[in-house]
Amino acid sequence: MTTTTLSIADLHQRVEAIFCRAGINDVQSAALARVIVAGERDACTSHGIYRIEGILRTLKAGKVRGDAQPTLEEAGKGAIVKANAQGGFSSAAFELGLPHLVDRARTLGLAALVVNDCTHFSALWPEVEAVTDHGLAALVMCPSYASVAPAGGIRPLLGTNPLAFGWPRPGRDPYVFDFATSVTARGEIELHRRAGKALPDGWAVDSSGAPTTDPAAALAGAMLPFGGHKGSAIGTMIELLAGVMIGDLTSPEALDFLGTTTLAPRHGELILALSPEKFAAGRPGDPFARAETLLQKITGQGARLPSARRFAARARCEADGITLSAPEIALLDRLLDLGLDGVA
Ligand code: NDP
Ligand code: PYC
Repeated sequence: MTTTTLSIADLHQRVEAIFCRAGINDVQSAALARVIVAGERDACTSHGIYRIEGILRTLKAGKVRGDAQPTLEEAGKGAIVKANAQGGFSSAAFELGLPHLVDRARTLGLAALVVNDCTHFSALWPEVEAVTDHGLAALVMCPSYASVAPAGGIRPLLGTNPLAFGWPRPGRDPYVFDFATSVTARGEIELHRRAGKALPDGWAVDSSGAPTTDPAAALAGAMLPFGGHKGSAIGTMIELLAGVMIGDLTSPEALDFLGTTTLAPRHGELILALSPEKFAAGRPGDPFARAETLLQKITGQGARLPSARRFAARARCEADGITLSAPEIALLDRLLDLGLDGVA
């Protein structure tokens, strides 16, 4: 198959230009391009350039504001920082709130950034890493739209509700995990459908509640939580903390607002930042050195750390560029050429 290799900077420039061409303002286009290109660079294809068309479809459907300017609603001396995406995408609102979150967490030991009224489609690890870059631990979560049956049920109610955690490791890549609380991200099911591939057992049920490996039947039915009742409970916790508690939409409410699962959902997001130094103060041992002892015992028995695959892909792309297939290049060219008219 014909492929084209682009530098990370070239791909960023193309993706940002597509968003600008579609009428998305500069602050959002730049932030969107950063997370999309990061996804492609780190071989997280379910949240890379494949998402561009869905973003533009959501804009074309009038479900997200391309002209939104995120605002800071609360950033005083307290532990809660609030950013509002004003109906735009989460990424620019996160970037606006981040310096305040870092400042509060460093001062108080623990702080939260709430992002409200945002359309959210991205992986969470870019935000986790933006916090660990400042020597802070991070916990990030958000709902999505009703697509997952609670354990023991058969109808979509919870979202795929991602949960991500990061621990800073001075001088090395942070410890990061980031996963859907469904067996897999919905994007993976869509990628299986497009590739004509059957799903593994245990990912989903069809609309009658019977197990299915057919991606189309799974998309029309319900996805399953990971780990049975455990993933179901964590998914529910995310609805409560990052939906109800922050005064924003839960996954069933997000689906009502959107009316479809083919567009990117509107809801809120919760980002917690914690200072290991502040928490460990006065206790024996350096928390970062103790963390290394633990993490090295994991890799020491041959297990890999989460994100190791991703960091290896990043190192490869930084050295050799990002390789895209001919259909992927054609998609970028079409969207740059036609803007919203190029969206199916
Ligand atoms: P995966 O199951 O692919 O991976 C989950 C995590 O586990 C990753 O950190 C991964 O690291 C790690 N991992 C995988 N295999 C191993 C292993 N053998 N040993 C140790 N660690 C391992 O993720 P999901 O499909 O659940 O989610 C993919 C993405 O989708 C996430 O980034 C998530 O944020 C995003 N998402 C976003 C949603 C939204 O509403 N915005 C909704 C749902 C998901 P590595 O990457 O290195 O393989
Ligand atoms: O892949 O499950 C997913 C997803 C939902 C919203 C954004 N990503």
